[in-house]
Amino acid sequence: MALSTVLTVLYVAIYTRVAQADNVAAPINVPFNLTHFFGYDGPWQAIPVLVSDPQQLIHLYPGGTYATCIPSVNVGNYESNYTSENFPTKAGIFDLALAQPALHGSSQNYYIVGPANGGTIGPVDGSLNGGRPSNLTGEGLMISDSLSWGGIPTVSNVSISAIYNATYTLHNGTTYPLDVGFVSLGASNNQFFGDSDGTILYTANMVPLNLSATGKIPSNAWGMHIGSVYPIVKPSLILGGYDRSRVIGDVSTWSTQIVTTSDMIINLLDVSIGVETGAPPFPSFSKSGLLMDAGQVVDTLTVRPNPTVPYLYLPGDSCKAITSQLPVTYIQSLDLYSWNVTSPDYQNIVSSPSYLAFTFQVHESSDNMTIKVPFALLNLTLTPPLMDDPTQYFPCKSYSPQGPNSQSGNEYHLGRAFLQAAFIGMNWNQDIWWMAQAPGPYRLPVPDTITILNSTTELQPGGNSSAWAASWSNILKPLCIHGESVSSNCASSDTGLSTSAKAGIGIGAAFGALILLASIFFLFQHRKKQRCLAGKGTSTRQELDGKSTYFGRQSPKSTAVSPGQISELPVEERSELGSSELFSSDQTTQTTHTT
Ligand SMILES: *[C@@H]1O[C@H](CO)[C@@H](O)[C@H](O)[C@H]1NC(C)=O
Ligand SMILES: *[C@@H]1O[C@H](CO)[C@@H](O)[C@H](O)[C@H]1NC(C)=O
Ligand SMILES: *[C@@H]1O[C@H](CO)[C@@H](O)[C@H](O)[C@H]1NC(C)=O
Ligand SMILES: *[C@@H]1O[C@H](CO)[C@@H](O)[C@H](O)[C@H]1NC(C)=O
Ligand SMILES: *[C@@H]1O[C@H](CO)[C@@H](O)[C@H](O)[C@H]1NC(C)=O
Ligand SMILES: *[C@@H]1O[C@H](CO)[C@@H](O)[C@H](O)[C@H]1NC(C)=O
Ligand SMILES: *[C@@H]1O[C@H](CO)[C@@H](O)[C@H](O)[C@H]1NC(C)=O
Ligand SMILES: *[C@@H]1O[C@H](CO)[C@@H](O)[C@H](O)[C@H]1NC(C)=O
Ligand SMILES: *[C@@H]1O[C@H](CO)[C@@H](O)[C@H](O)[C@H]1NC(C)=O
Ligand SMILES: *[C@@H]1O[C@H](CO)[C@@H](O)[C@H](O)[C@H]1NC(C)=O
Ligand SMILES: *[C@@H]1O[C@H](CO)[C@@H](O)[C@H](O)[C@H]1NC(C)=O
Ligand SMILES: CC(=O)N[C@H]1CO[C@H](CO)[C@@H](O)[C@@H]1O
Repeated sequence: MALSTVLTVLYVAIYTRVAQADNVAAPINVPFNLTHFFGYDGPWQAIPVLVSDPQQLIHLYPGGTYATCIPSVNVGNYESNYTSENFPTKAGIFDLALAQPALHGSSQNYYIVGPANGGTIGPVDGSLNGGRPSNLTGEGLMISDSLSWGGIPTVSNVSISAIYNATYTLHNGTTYPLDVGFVSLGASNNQFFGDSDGTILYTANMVPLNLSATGKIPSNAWGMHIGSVYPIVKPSLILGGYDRSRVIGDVSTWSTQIVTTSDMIINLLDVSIGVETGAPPFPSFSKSGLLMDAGQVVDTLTVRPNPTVPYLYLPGDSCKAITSQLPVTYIQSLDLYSWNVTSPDYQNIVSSPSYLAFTFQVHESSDNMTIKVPFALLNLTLTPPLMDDPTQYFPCKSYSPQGPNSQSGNEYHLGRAFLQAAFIGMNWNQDIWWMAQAPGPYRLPVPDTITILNSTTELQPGGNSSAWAASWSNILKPLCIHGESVSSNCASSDTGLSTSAKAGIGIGAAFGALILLASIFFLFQHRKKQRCLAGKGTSTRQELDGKSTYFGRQSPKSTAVSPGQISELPVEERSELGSSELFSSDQTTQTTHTT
């Protein structure tokens, strides 16, 4: 009897242990809206968020800490800036009258937080200091209400700033309202709102923290690559994990405590232009030392990768140095640059593997790492109210931070334009964050979701720098040199045979010998096309490229579709288009069998 009790207890103990190990929650993939894109200077991708109960669909850019910032109407007695006349957004507006009753405090679907329930003025840009560079000013009321990020478990009493009056001011003084808000990626702790005497009235939840505390995700952490709309690079945001195929080469690891808590701040050492393979579309193969201020090359600049702002906010002299290499024209009213789309150089720059490279310090060492942003991703579009007609622009904006030294606010910003090509991740539990090169459209064949634990401090990259070149190789075509002048794409001399044969093959660590053999065979069979007559210095690059392990599938549609058209496409067409452009495990398996 006693023995059997002991055994039972032992069994239960062992069973529970095993069950717990099995029960470690899986990371959650946050869906984006893959059919509709947003912004007057993007297009950018956003997350469909369901706010309150009954649920209201509002699209928000992922980014920021603490409060989720949502454009709102009927915020109690506050006069809202958002009316149908001045607010043509597709993203949605939160109507607090429907989340009722609101400020008057009877039965509640949401709760007013802040001193004496009166609310406080909250940050408009998700606490990332993005207000100043993007000239965003305004007011929001701190509330708490339920949020569900595109179908993932609902969290109650989430910290929200209901933005009722916020406008961007352009360089020429013209204003327009905040069109898309920001969904907070959390913090290491919840937000507490107290009375003036220090009594805590309300606790407002952080979504990743609450999901991890309730065992729905493995940790209070996330990994993100926002991707791009044109060319199509699908976005990825994972709670409690990251997609390893989004992480290429060295991963830089920094504390969030460098300046103040919860900051993503890193040292930028240099900005350069270069070309991965083929002839350069600029006067020289590469040019570094473009990080300049006050006429001097700058050794180090404190920057914040910031998904709440759109552009590259750098010293004015850096923008001048970079754009002196490019066929662009300054747009006075916006302090941005429009591409000269009639210039052959423009076509060559945005369609070849040429890039703007950012060299960063890898923390805790003197090493550095480089993130390459292909110019193809910096061919963005201005639309009304920023420009009367859609205009292709280069997103460098002159900026000078005004925060006191070594305090938050003293940093430059690398916004969504940069983050299209960079992976960022956060482990709030360790107060560390990561940044790495992200790939182009033809990345590792299978999204490789890796769990981040509360104890995780290092991320594993899914590939090395040759994986980066390969991930772009079927969209960005190397240029040839015929005689002295740069000519059109060498790739156009490819025959139909190679195009149809070049279905996707990729090698991930997990795939091992089988696919390796298959692709060696594949290489042997099909590597007979010399891509281009290399200019001087390109031969080594050519060889490297030939060894690369990816062969993307040529998409006949990809060059014919503009973002405007994409956004009008119904779901089916768009997803068909997406799958024809991206690897999937099915395609890879098929290819392996047929080759
Ligand atoms: C994408 O946005 C459109 C327009 O707001 C909306 O109708 C659609 O339901 C959204 N899709 C998803 C998956 O949320
Ligand atoms: C809206 O904000 C602006 C400054 O950002 C301020 O001047 C204006 O008074 C505010 N309007 C209302 C109704 O609060
Ligand atoms: C998570 O949210 C639920 C619902 O609001 C709340 O009851 C719970 O205390 C939260 N847990 C933590 C650890 O924040
Ligand atoms: C912000 O707006 C002011 C005009 O109100 C303008 O002078 C300034 O250049 C703008 N700053 C940025 C970063 O656009
Ligand atoms: C949300 O917060 C309010 C006020 O603190 C509390 O009464 C309510 O129980 C909370 N809701 C949940 C689901 O925890
Ligand atoms: C991870 O850390 C969060 C706090 O950051 C905590 O609430 C959660 O319980 C932890 N999860 C595990 C599995 O230890
Ligand atoms: C744009 O490029 C074309 C072709 O090189 C050139 O003729 C034209 O002057 C350029 N336009 C501007 C505004 O620089
Ligand atoms: C980056 O590191 C390499 C190798 O250590 C070095 O040659 C290069 O000068 C460094 N670049 C910058 C901008 O510090
Ligand atoms: C400021 O620039 C915007 C965008 O180019 C333009 O629509 C607006 O008319 C300009 N305002 C003034 C006062 O020039
Ligand atoms: C990059 O990775 C590929 C595939 O794993 C490997 O064949 C190649 O040697 C690596 N290149 C470098 C420079 O490490
Ligand atoms: C630049 O971007 C626009 C809009 O996405 C696209 O239509 C155009 O084809 C791109 N230009 C090139 C040369 O790829
Ligand atoms: C109430 C308020 O501040 N309204 C502002 C809303 O935004 C427009 C610009 O689109 C301003 O002109 C209004 O003053």
